[in-house]
Amino acid sequence: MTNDAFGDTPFPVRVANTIRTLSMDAVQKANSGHPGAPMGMADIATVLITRFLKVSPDRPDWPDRDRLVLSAGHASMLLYSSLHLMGFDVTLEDIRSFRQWGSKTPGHPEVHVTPGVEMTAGPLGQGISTAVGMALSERMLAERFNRDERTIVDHFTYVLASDGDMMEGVQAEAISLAGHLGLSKLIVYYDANRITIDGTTDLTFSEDVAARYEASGWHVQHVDGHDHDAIEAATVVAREDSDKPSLIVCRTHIGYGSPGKQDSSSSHGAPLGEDEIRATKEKLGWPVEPAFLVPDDVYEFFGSRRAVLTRESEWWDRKLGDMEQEDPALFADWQQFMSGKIPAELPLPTFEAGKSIATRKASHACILGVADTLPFLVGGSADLAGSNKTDFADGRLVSREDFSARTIRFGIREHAMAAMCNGMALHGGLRPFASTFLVFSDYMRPSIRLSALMELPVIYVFTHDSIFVGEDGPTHQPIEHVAVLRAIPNLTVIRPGDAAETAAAWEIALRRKDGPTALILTRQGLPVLDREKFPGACKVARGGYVLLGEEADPEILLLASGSEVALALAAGETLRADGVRARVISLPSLEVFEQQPESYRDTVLPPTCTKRVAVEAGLRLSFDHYLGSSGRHVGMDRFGASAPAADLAREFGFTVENVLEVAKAVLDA
Ligand SMILES: Cc1ncc(C[n+]2csc(CCOP(=O)(O)OP(=O)(O)O)c2C)c(N)n1
Ligand SMILES: [Mg+2]
Repeated sequence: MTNDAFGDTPFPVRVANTIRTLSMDAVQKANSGHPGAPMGMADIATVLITRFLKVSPDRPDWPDRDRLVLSAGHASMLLYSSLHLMGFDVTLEDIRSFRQWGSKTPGHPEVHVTPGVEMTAGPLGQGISTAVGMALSERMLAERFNRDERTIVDHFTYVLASDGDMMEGVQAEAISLAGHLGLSKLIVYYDANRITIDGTTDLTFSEDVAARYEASGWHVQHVDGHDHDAIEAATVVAREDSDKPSLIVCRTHIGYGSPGKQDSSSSHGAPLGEDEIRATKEKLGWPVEPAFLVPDDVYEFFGSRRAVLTRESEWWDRKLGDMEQEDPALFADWQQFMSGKIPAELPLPTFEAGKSIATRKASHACILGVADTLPFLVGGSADLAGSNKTDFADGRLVSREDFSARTIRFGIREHAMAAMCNGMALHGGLRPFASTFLVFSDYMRPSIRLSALMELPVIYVFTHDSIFVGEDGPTHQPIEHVAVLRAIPNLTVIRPGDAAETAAAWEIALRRKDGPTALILTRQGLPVLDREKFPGACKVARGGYVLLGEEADPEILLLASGSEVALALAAGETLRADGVRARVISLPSLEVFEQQPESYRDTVLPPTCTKRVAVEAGLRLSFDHYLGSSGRHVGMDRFGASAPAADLAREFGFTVENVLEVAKAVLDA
């Protein structure tokens, strides 16, 4: 439609009103969704996409693009409208299909579904925390690849966050670390509309958010979130601040422009309704018909902006070309970091049979072993570095003074650690791992779930994996955690049975591209199996394999993972010495095993052999499928207790005698 239809509304306001009206029309058509926040944040988005955001719709994966994270994922229509205007492959037809099966415009933004969407967001607090990881990656890569002659990594991470984001705990962890590290290229716009689903924030939220951020080392500004010039001026200041992340508190009005629903939670999560849409468009000076209207000059503006941005990305390519010419070694490194390629041979350690080695210790040897070959591998622990054994050998730590290091100290912030690792994986260029005690995986589960949903190859190193942590007692003894992690789709859980299986597990984790891996490791030493006597640990690549008792017609199957493999083996050897055709199966990864062809699974677990015992110091849940109604489980169905590990083993039945007794009962049944 030509410009006459919009009266004397200034151009930038027309852009904002385009976002507002596209958002309310799409929600109306879908008969579901969230119009209020997009209408309230439209002015902030307009300033960002017309004046600042460095992205190229022609090249959504441009490595040096600014990252725009919509932390308030429910405001997805704000993002889709903006992407459409900028010229990403999000058409008006896609917007008309908002929230429909197979559309490019799902209810909440999803990273691999829509070009230009940087992350899957919706669980409040995750977006802003993930963005901290993106901003950290930017600094770490800048330190590695920028030179006086040329700057290859130089972009901002912009976040749009809501009241809900500011209330969530994970956000508090993440912004604390962002302030500590001085991630100055992180800019958060806080959509302070003082409304949430249940009403006004007066009901629940009276803290001084700005003061909290200031106290955490952030630079804080306040603006009228509908005043374009004020938003622009604050953004300029935020971009110039060189040692602090920035919060711009934007006082906004949810449902801006709606005569009946502005400033009301009724605009949060339901269509405005035809009458209210009519009234809103009239108030905004917008033609009531047709719906999904974009003024011609808005398209024209973004057409030229797109050309400018395309040129900017080509200019960046030329800088990269200069790097290739002038510093081929650095260019080769750049390519290695960006591809994250894992070579065919990995220098993983081998271990001497018969020794007792904790799998967390074996895991450390793996990290140290591949460190030089995989310089893009970075990570750290949530204040348990010495216990998790995940530090790189150089002893250097990532800090606001030194972003060239590889070991990250996350502090006691498990949830933010996982969200930040997601951000680093999304950013590209670095391969992150996160570590803590397995029992605290609960503290990071929402972010692990998002790693899996976003198909990010984050590696989780969980140590102290069972009651055998001993004296620390039930608070520190995971029982249900392995089963719970196994329940997350697309998360590969590997609980290796000895040091050699640990190296094989790391290899699987490193080679995984399309999802996270959780390595479940012991605190205590485990015997390194003699691989001359037993099959090679490379069989971990099949998820499960026969350790002992290869004959085709076993009488009983003993299944085990992790620290219980040696126990099952001892029981199996005793049974065999008694003439029972017992088979012992190491099952480090149920997910990997389930991906094997049925023929392989059937040779490992012959369907005809229904006499089965599983030994794992955790819940029976994940083994039900293998045990059927006749099988038995030697495991944990209650919380543990504070005592030395040997006493716990005796009390809870993790002894050869008990496993034999259970096996005999199964055989006799
Ligand atoms: C972790 C989490 N808890 C609950 C929700 C459900 N939810 C969606 S939006 C929202 C709060 C809305 O308030 P605000 O963040 O201020 O957004 P606004 O209403 O201003 O758009 C809630 C509780 C969620 N998305 N994520
Ligand atoms: Mg709000």
